[in-house]
Amino acid sequence: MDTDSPKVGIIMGSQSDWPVMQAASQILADLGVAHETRIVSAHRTPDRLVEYAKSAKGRGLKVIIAGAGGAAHLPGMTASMTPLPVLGVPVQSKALSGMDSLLSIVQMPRGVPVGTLAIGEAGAMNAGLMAASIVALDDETVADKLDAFRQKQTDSVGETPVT
Ligand code: RP5
Repeated sequence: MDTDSPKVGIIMGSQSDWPVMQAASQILADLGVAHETRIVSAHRTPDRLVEYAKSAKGRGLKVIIAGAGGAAHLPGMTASMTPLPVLGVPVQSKALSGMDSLLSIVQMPRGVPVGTLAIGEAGAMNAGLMAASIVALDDETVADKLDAFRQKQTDSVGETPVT
């Protein structure tokens, strides 16, 4: 899933998050946005998290998407260690259906923002779209692809329901 000179970093707390987080990777691939994917756990691999977050800007990343479930500390901890925008994706948990993930990610203390998306696959895809929008600020090719995506989506909506 990695491409040369990634502009977007997609990190997730566990391999088990990948079925959800691949929606972010897929839309970025569709829009031609170079990105990388990594498993980085705030709790199980804390040193990897520090290294990833602190090196991200210097490696040329423009934005980080962080997905996690349960006690989802990954997006917030990442945001605490990088000046890059961090988009948080709450992964649906078994015990609490992702409400735990959502609240863990969205309730950041004042001064350390995480842009929080919806629970699950829709949130992951939208995080990819939002990351692409950030990259598109400085990239006409990506901006054009985003425009085309939105137009196609609009064109696909019928005016009347069909039975
Ligand atoms: C979190 O715990 C991960 O982000 C994942 O959503 C959740 C469960 O992880 P596994 O036990 O499936 O590895 O850290």
